[in-house]
Amino acid sequence: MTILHSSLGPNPRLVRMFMVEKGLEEGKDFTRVHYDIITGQNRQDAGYMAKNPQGTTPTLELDDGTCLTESWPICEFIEELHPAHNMFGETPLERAEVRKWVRLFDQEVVVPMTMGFRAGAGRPMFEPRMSVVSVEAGAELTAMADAKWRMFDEILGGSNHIALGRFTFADLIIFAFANFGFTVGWKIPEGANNLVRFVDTHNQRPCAAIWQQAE
Ligand SMILES: N[C@@H](CCC(=O)N[C@@H](CS)C(=O)NCC(=O)O)C(=O)O
Repeated sequence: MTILHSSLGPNPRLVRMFMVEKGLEEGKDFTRVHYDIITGQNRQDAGYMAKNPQGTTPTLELDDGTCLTESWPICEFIEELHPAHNMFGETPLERAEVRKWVRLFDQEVVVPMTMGFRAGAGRPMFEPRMSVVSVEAGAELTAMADAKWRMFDEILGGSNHIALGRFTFADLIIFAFANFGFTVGWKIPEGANNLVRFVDTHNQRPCAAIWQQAE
C-alpha cells in the first residue's frame, strides 16, 4: 500500500487535506508513517534520508518503492490517479490558472512566512539542522509575507475561491498555510476580513479536521 511519510507541519498536512478532498482514506488507500520533526527523527533516520535526501516531510512512497517528494507535485500526482473531484483544473487553461495562483502563493507567502518562522519562534528547532536567517531578517520576511497575505485578501474580495469559482488546490494551499500560521501564533493581518471569511468558510470542510488532530 502507498505510504505517506508525514509529520507535524503544513506540508504533510496539505497532502493529507488533499487526500481527504479526494476521498482517500488512511488505512484503506494509504498508510501513514509519522516522524517527530521536533526531535529531528526524520533527519536521524538513514532509511528515511534515503527516501528523501532533503530530510523533509512529506514523502509519498509507492508500492514499487518509488518515493515522491514536494507537497504540491505529490498532490498533482494524486490528482492524475484520482481525477474525480478535480482540484487542479479540467482544461489546460484552467490548470494554468490554478498553478499561477499556487506558484504566486508558494513564492510570495509560503517562502517568506516559513523562513520568517524558522528565524523567529522556530529558531531553536531549525537552527541546528539548516541555515536560518537572522532574527531581524526573519521579522522582515514575516512582514513581507503579511503584505502578500493582504494582496491575497484583496484578490479574494467577496469570493471564497481564488480560482475557477470553485474549491481548488489554490484555495487548499492558502487555507493550509493560514492554519499552519494559527498553530505558531500568527494572526491574519488586521483588516484582511476577506481572508477571515475565507478561513471561517473552509473550516467547515472535512479536511479542516486535520488541524484539530494530535499527531
Ligand atoms: N518544499 C517542501 C517543504 C517540506 C518541509 O519543509 N517540510 C517540513 C514540515 S512542514 C519539515 O519536514 N520540517 C522538518 C525538517 O526540515 O527537519 C514541500 O513542499 O514538501
